[in-house]
Amino acid sequence: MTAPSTAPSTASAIPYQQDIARYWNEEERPVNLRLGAVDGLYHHHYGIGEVDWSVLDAPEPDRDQSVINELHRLETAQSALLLDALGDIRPGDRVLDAGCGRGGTSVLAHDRFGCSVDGITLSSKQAEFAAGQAKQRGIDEHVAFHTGNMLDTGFTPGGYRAVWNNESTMYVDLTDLFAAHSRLLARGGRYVTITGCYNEVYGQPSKAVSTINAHYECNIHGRNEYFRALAANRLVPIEVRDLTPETIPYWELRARSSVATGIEEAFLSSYRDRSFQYLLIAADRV
Ligand code: SAH
Ligand code: GPP
Ligand code: MG
Repeated sequence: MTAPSTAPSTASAIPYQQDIARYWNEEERPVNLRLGAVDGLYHHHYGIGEVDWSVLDAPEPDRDQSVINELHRLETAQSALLLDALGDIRPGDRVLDAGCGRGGTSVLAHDRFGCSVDGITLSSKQAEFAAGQAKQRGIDEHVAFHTGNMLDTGFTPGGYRAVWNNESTMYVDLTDLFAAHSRLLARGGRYVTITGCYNEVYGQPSKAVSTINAHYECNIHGRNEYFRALAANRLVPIEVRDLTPETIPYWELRARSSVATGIEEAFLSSYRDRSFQYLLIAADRV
């Protein structure tokens, strides 16, 4: 498949996107950098799966690193679950990691499928960091990182077998986002997102959801917005999975770790009162 047709840039980004680029250019939280240092896979998303609580019993000074390793294992498991939902990706295929952060999921996609990967982020610092990781791993011929806007990539229409957003949909209008993805995806291609959304069953976004929005400078969407915007853009859901019960243990462990940031209680309380949900959605481009 052909390479991206133009190199994107953030020169034309709207003011909000410039704020987001600045936010991620300045981000250096230990909860991300210490976890990434475990094996060089840098994630900016949360974890899923059962916690091995025995890590809390390890004697100091090993205990702290054991907890870090366990949090990182759960975040990598989250990426693996997203990749499971991409379906049958071949080495000759090209896939897009939209809002790629420091590139952990892009690297794992290439490792698993042998495919070509483009990652795009508003943050030049993240794109450069991720490109450095790909070079170190000797996969930079296949895994490329771009500074740019996922709503306006300039990449080749129909050039992608799969596109995903791993916790990066809460920065954009979903109708704009899925219109862009629909253009980039080949017919029969797969779209996957793992995201946090507010739950309309609760009513309006809860105070904890507003706290999360303020903390990350993002705008969490309601669950129904996803399905409306997908349907409007020839993207037909094939799988919807509520990952909330599977992510709560990660937050419980994180709250007891040395790298807790203070946002843990907002996630735990909103997941428990059901005002917020952690969701995987996969859809086919028809
Ligand atoms: N998907 C990554 C990073 C998630 S953090 C991971 O799982 O590790 C959110 C990311 O979304 C950041 O990298 C931010 O730069 C990116 N982002 C937000 N709005 C964007 C936009 N309009 N275009 C490209 N990237 C965007
Ligand atoms: C994860 O990034 C957070 C986001 C991408 C934005 C909000 C996501 C929601 C699902 C609401 P991170 O790994 O940088 O966060 P932290 O530093 O807290 O681990
Ligand atoms: Mg993190």
